[in-house]
Amino acid sequence: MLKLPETAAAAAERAASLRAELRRHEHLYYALARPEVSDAEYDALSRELLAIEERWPELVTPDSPTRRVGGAPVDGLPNVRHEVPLLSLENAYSEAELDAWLTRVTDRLDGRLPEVVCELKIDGLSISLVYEEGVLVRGATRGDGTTGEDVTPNVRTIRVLPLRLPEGAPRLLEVRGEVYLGKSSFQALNAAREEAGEPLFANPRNAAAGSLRLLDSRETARRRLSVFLYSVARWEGDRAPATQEEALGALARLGLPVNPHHAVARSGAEVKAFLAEWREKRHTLDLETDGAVLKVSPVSDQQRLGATAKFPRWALAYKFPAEEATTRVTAIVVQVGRTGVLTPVAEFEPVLLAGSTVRRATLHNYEDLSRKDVRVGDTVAVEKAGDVIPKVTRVLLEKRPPEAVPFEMPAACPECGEAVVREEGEVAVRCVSGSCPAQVKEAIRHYVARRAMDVEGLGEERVDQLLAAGLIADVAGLYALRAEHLAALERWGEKSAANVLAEIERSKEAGLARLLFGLGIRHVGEKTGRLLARRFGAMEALAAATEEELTAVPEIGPETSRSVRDWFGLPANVRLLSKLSEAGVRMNEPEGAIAPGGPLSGMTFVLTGTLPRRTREEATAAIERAGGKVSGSVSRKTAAVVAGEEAGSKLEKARALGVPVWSEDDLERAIGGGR
Ligand code: 0OX
Repeated sequence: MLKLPETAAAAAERAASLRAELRRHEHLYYALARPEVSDAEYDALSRELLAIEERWPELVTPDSPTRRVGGAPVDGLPNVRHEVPLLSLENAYSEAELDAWLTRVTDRLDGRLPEVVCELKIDGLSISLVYEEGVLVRGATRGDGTTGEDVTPNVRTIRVLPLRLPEGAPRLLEVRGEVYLGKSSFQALNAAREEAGEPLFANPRNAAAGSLRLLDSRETARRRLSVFLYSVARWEGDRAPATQEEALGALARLGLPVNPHHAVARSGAEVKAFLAEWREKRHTLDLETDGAVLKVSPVSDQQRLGATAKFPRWALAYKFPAEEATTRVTAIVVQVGRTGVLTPVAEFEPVLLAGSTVRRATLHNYEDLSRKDVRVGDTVAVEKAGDVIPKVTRVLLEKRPPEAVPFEMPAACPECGEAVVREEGEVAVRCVSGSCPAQVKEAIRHYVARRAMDVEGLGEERVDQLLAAGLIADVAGLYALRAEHLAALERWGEKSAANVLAEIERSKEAGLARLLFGLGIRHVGEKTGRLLARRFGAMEALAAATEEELTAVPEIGPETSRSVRDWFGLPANVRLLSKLSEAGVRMNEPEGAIAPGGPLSGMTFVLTGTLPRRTREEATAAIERAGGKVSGSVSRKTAAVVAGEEAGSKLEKARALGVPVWSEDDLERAIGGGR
C-alpha cells in the first residue's frame, strides 16, 4: 500500500519532487530515447503523485504530469481532432492488480464476468485510421488523445495496409491500432544508420515513432513499418460488430492486418492461462510485446462499464514483469567511442534473458557505475525491460566475494594510453587525443558518411582493412590512397578500387558545410555545419573567428562556440586541415552555393506536403544555399509557403494570412534554376 506524507507541507514538498522526477524521466524517454527507469517504476512514481493530489487537491497544478495523457502534438505536422478520443489504458503489474480488475468488472456487472478477449500488447505507437466509402482517407497519431498529428502520407506507405477495402465495407470506418517496426527491420535500420554515421534508435518503439512522424513520407516508405489493428472506433453501416471478438473477425475479413495472437477467455483462470502461455513464447515473435490487453468483449457490457476520465473501465493492460536474470560479472572493460567517450561495459557469464543469450551490458558512465558499485566478481541482476539493450539493475550484495574491489576508471585511454579528462559538469570521461585508434576509425567512418563527405563504398569492414594494412592513419590519408594499394587487399578488385577512388576524388568538392560536419567537431552536426559555412564562407575565416563572433551567429550557442574554438586550438587539428587542403579538399562552399547576399537572403520559407522533385532536406538545402531560411510554422513574416502534394494545415494558414503559396517551380525560378 502507498504511504502518504503526514502533513500538507510534507505532501507539497513530495509532490514537487515527484513532478520534477517524472518530468526528467519523460524527457529521457521521449526526447532522448534513453529511459533510466522501467515503465513500472515510472508508473509507481506517477501513482504516488496521483494519490497525494487526490488527498490534497489544492496541490494540483494544471501542468502536473498526472494531468497529461500522452505526448503533445509537435510542430511540423498538421493537427487533426479525433472524433472519438483515444483513451489510454490502465496498467496492471501483478496478478493481484489483475484480480482487482476482474473483481471490479464483475461487481459492476451484477456479479457476472463476461467474455474477455486477451490480445498480445504490441509495443509500438497508436494510430487511428479512417476509411470513407472503403477508401483510406486519414491516418493520425494519438497525440494527446483529443488532437493528434496527421500522418496520412506516411501511413499510406505501410505495405500491409490496404488503401481500399473490399465490397461490403461500412460507409465509414474508423479503426485503431498499433504501428510497429519488426525486430529484424529495426536491426536492419540501425545497421544502416550506423553505416551512415547517423544516431541509432534505442528500441523498435522509438524507431517506429520516429519513422511515422517524419515530414518526408519517402523516407517513411524505406522503413518497413507494420501495423496491427485492434479496435473499431466508428462503424457506420450494416452489421456493426457487437463484441470485440466479432470486431477482430470483421477487420480481418476486410483485409485489415489483425494480430492473430488473441484468445477469448471465459474466466479469470483462462485469462491467466493466456498470460502464462505468452510470457515466454512472446520472445519467439519478430515484434516487441510488453504484455497483454484484456478487453470485455460484448460492446453492451463495455458501454455499461463506461470510462473514468482517463481509462475505459472495460480494458486493462497487463504488463509482463521485466525480464530479470542474475549472473556473475567476469570483467569490466572500457570502450572508447568516436567522440572519445569512455564507456564501462560489464561482461558476465552468459545468461538467457528475454529469449536471447546476453554476455555484456553497458554501465553507461562512471557515475552510474559507481552509484551501483558494480565490481568484478559481483553477482548482479540484469534486466531487459522493453528495451533491446540489457542493463545491470543492481548488485546482490549478499553474494559479493570478500576480495571484490571497487572499479576505478582508468586514468589513461585503454586504446592509445593518453591521459583521459573529465570536464566540469559532465559525467563523461573522455580521451581527447586526436590520434587514438578507436577514435580514428570512427572519425573516418563519420567523415565518409552519406550526409558528410559522401564517399560510397567505404563500409566498416573496408575502413578496418585500410587501418589494419596501415594505408591510412587519419581522414587525410584517404586522399593518398592509390589503386594498386587497394586492389592488393583481400576482397577488393580493380573495379571496386577504381570506384572508391573516384568517390574519394569527388568528395574533395563536397564543400565547407559537409566538411565541417564530417570533421566530427563536437556539437557541430549537419545543420550547424551549414550555419557556420553560410556565415564564414571559408575555413580560414572560421578558424580565425573568436568565441564571441561564433556565439553571435543565430542558433549557435556558447557550448558549440567553445567546442569549435577548442577544436581549432589543437595543433593536430590544424595540421589535419593543412593536409586536407594540400590534398585538394575544398575549404569553402562551391561557387554560388551559399550566398550571404543570395536571391533569397532575408526571406523565411515554410515547406509543406510532398514536392515533386526534391525531398524536404534537399529543398531546405537549396533555400539555404540561396541565402534563405526554412521555418516550421507559418506567420505573417513568412515570405512564402512552398507547397507540394498533400499539403495540410500550413497551406490553409498561409491562405488565411495572405502569405504567398509557391510551387517547387516557383522556388526554382526564385533561386535561379540551380539545385
Ligand atoms: C496494443 C493495444 C493497445 C482500444 C480500446 C481500449 C484500448 N498495444 O496492442 N490498445 C488496445 O486497445 C485500446 N489494444 C491493443 N491490443
